[in-house]
Amino acid sequence: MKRIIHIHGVPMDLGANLRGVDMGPSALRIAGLVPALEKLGHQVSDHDELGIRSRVALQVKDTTAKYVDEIALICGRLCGEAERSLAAGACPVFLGGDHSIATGTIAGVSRHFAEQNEKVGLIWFDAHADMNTPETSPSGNVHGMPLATLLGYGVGALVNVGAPGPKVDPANVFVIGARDIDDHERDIIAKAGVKIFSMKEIDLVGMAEVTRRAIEGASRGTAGIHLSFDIDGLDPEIAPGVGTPVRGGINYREAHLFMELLADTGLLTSMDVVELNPVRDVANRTAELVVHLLQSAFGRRIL
Ligand SMILES: [Mn+2]
Repeated sequence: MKRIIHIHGVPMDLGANLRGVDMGPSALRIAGLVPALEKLGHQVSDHDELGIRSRVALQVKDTTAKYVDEIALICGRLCGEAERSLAAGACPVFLGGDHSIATGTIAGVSRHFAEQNEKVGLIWFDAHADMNTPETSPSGNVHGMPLATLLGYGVGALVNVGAPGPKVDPANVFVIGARDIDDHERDIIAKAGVKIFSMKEIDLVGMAEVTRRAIEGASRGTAGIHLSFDIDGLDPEIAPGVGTPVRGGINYREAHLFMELLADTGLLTSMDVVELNPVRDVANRTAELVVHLLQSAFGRRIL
């Protein structure tokens, strides 16, 4: 399936503790993302016009949700970018930046489908659940909160980006790869009713079966699937270029299999690629790995 792909660079690190993820879009472009997707026959355009302010120009006002005003402002712009790309028949791919951007990108995807009386499923590939709120977060870093905000929990300015309230139905939301969850985050996970496929389940039943279940649930009654791909879901041995590495992650073949099975469905509407930190990377090898994984997500086949 040949597609129109809109790449959107989002060079923002305001939601993270460790600086550097604002260089993620550059690293992916240098690793050849655009030609790699064009090689598969897709029509690719590249955009970078969000006007994000650096934290040098900002101050932390609320230590329980740092830089939340600027993050909400950028998320509002991202919501519009996602809608415009989808309305143009394209698949938007947002290059973070930290994971807080997903509050905006998915708000836009959700709004696009809501206008057609449809909804979107969500697969959240991540070492973490990103379901903290300012009340539960040990750090106040907003990149640990986006899945909670998308489900209607947390800071109003984020929960209401694009439209008031939740953007996704918890029955269609699946986290894959989780292995580091904060104590009080568990309460919100239980309350929200989101299914989490932890590393334990991947070990027990295998990546193929976990992916099959996630796709089945995310596509049930939806117009398609948004993939929010946090690079820290991968094992740090193969993907060291992240700010919050956690041992025991998804390995090389499991990650490709996941992307290949998702591509086979033809249901991928849109994607985030977040938390790539070139400061922690080794000669851009994490960015190169991610480019190969995105090729699998967009249809590269072994046979
Ligand atoms: Mn994340």
